[in-house]
Amino acid sequence: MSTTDHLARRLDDAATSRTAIPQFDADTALDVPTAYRVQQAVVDHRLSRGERPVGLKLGLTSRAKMAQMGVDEVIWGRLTDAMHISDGGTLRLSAHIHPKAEPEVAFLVHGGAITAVAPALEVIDSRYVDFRFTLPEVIADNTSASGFVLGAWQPLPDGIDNLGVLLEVDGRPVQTGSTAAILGDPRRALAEAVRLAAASGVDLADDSVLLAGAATAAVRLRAGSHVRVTVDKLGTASLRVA
Ligand code: OOG
Repeated sequence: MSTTDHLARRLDDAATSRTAIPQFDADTALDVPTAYRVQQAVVDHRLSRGERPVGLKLGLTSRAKMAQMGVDEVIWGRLTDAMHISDGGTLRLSAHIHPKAEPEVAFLVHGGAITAVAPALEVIDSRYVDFRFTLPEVIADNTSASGFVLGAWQPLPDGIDNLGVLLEVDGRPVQTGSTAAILGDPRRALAEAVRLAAASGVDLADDSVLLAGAATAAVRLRAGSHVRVTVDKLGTASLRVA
């Protein structure tokens, strides 16, 4: 088995068995292009179980996260239909390892343009112990992608570059921020996603969902809680944790 297939198998087993794995050995020497090939192979395992690709996500789009990882490049991952949780729907902790939620905005992309926008929650669930990883390792792990909730789609209003973002757990504010934290203006996510995915030979298909990146730090999900994002002008999206 090639190294790519072997690492993809380990990451897929971690996800399906809900058991975090340690970081790869230093001698694995994963570089970024190889890491995206591992990511493709990880997602291929999902597709072979009948999941369908529905879009892409960006990660490390905020300066805070880039600084934390010591990088200056955004990363991207792939979304499948099985990751979608309906608005107000339930996330089962038992189907995850140690999930966290982040407030985001999502775009609907058609013909290379943004056709609609929605407030969104992304659920990230690193397959590595304690969310500890190098940049190539998190890329290989499909950038921790695990779930997403979309609020109502609506036409793109003028100026979404500095909208207030509030993340509440059980009605209490736990994070506040601005869409400005997402690449300075979340609309930049489209050009970034197109450029980055093209480097791996991937196009953004018509009617793709694009998660633009987190507007604040992520919060750990606990059983019984209700998590809601509110983005000014765009509205809310929420999930329950069971
Ligand atoms: C990596 C994925 C982060 C974002 O929006 O920055 C991400 C992680 O922190 O596990 O999706």
